[in-house]
Amino acid sequence: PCETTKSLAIISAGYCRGAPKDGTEAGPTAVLNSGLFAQLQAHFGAIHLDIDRPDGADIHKSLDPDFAGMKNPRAVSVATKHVSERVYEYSRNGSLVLTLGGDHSNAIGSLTGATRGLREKLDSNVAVICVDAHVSINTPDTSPSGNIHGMPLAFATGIAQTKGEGIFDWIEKKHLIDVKRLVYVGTRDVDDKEKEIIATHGIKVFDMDQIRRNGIESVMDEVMNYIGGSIPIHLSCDIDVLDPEWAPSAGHLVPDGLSLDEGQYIARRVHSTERLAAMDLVEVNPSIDLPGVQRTVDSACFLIRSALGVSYE
Ligand code: Z70
Ligand code: MN
Ligand code: MN
Repeated sequence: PCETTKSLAIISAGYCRGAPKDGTEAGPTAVLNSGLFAQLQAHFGAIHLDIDRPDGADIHKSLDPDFAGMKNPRAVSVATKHVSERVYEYSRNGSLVLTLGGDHSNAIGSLTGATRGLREKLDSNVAVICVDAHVSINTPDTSPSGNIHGMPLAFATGIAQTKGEGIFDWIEKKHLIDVKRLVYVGTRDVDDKEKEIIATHGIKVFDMDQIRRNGIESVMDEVMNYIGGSIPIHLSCDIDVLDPEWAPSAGHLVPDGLSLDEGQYIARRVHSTERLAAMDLVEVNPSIDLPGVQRTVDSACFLIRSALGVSYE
């Protein structure tokens, strides 16, 4: 087992060019300022908070034309490379790393950074539990939209290898997660071509139907069994995995999702392994459904506290 983590690093990754709608750039501030930062500080003591922004926002849209089926590819490449390098340094030094999006393309950075860092530090692969209504594993070739937030797992596994000058040319073998250590929970909106990718690579998926049939406890037993008992865990949470009742301020609402209790159960199970090494929380969009923003932010904070084992009064 990996050693217990002593310090927490938070990467504020409010980069939003991977999604069709703006707004997720305000996600990290909304989540941290709702009381979470103080609660995490009380629990962990000093926190490394990283809010630099070499985020590609300075790359004017006219200088970032579509490339091989991707929208805003240079901006997203710059932002994810930055996130990857920051997460890498903190992971290698033994911190638990929390990355707050931003859209799901930021997970290209956090997944590759944590994988590289943990390989160096522990000589271990990482298991990735991706909690999302989608599988977010389109390649630029299969993507129906060209939005890179639908592609993070394809780039982080190496299934997508599309590169150009300044476009994901920073991704090397040392960054890639092992597709056999990837498991999804809560999916319910998967593109046909994504289904083919999942089948071709034998990726493990526990969709909403299975959760409704067997219950979240039994599904999480199977998840834990599948990833095995010793390697560090990266929990990647797209807030749209929750039912829109619990997370209305997300860009792509899909009905019949997880209840907040089920989300909390997943997070607690991960916490109880004592092997959580990195977590993402992405796609909180405070410009969508303004009356529901606080509810969405509260749900996000609840999932984060549950995964990190933080209680507060
Ligand atoms: C679709 C695509 C997606 C989030 C939408 C949608 C993907 N599969 N992910 N909203 N969070 O465009 O690739
Ligand atoms: Mn999603
Ligand atoms: Mn997603």
